[in-house]
Amino acid sequence: MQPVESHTRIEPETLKALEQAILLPDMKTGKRLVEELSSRHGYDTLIFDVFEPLLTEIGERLKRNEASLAQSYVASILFDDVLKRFESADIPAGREGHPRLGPVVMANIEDDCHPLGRKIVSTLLRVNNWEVCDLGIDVEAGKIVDKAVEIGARVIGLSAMIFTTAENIRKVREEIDARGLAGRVKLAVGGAVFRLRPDLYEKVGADGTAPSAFTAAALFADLWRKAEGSG
Ligand code: B12
Repeated sequence: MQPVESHTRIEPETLKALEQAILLPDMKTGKRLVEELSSRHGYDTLIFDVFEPLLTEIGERLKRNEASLAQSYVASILFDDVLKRFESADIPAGREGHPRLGPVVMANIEDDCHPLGRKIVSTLLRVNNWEVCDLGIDVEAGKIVDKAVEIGARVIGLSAMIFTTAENIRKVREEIDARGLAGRVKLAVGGAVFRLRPDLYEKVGADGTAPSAFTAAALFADLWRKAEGSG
């Protein structure tokens, strides 16, 4: 099996050892390596340069039947642990001197249980001064739109990893239209399927997509501006 490529200054043997710990699985070693890497390189390196490419690579291996869902699950548990620590340790409550933005709603669409990408997007939005109401995984359309109305959100961000779950985004579009909110509430979407097929966002009735958490804040700002009544 080819090792996962990384463009970081992290030693290849450490990356290889982490990968092995995930594939075996050996959680104790995995957690120890995560601990070591985070104290030497920081959580952002661990998130964006180690775990994101690692999970993408595991996804490719899944397609080729060279990795199992159990291995994906082990990798996601370790990754989730890193995100929890990142949230509690490193996150400033927005940038001082900059206006607060939002509020916005984030969720994984109905039937989708891949939380990691959504959590990273929510976290980076918060770092960029957005007030985010994160509803979690597998959230039904009605509940998402109810929350947007309740808090006055002009952008809803939805995460979907699978083609079948991306289809459920249409239900949110329908709910927005049925309540006469079209134009006032904009729909941002993202996740593995949209990275694979960027044109899919329009087909499921969304207003925009972004391929990563780094580009999400610009998308939210653009959609917020375009929402009626934002002036
Ligand atoms: C981990 C994983 C799992 C874990 C999830 C557990 C957990 N706690 O995370 C488990 C094992 C449970 C799982 C289950 C399944 N999975 Co899965 N899984 C993955 C895997 C390997 C990684 C996903 C991940 O976390 N990536 C890391 C994050 C950081 O990346 P990301 O989510 O893409 O997020 C980034 C961007 O997309 C963007 N983004 C994300 N959301 C949003 C939202 C907005 C608004 C914006 C602007 C941007 C944005 O920003 C993020 C950060 O930069 C992917 C492979 C892949 N290529 O993604 C398969 C993958 C998504 N899974 C897949 C499948 C098929 C399944 C199952 C159906 C398998 C099965 N037969 O049961 C189930 C379905 C479960 C469900 N109902 O949701 C397929 C989907 C194929 C498809 N396109 O239709 C993939 C692509 C694997 C593959 N190649 O076959 N999975």
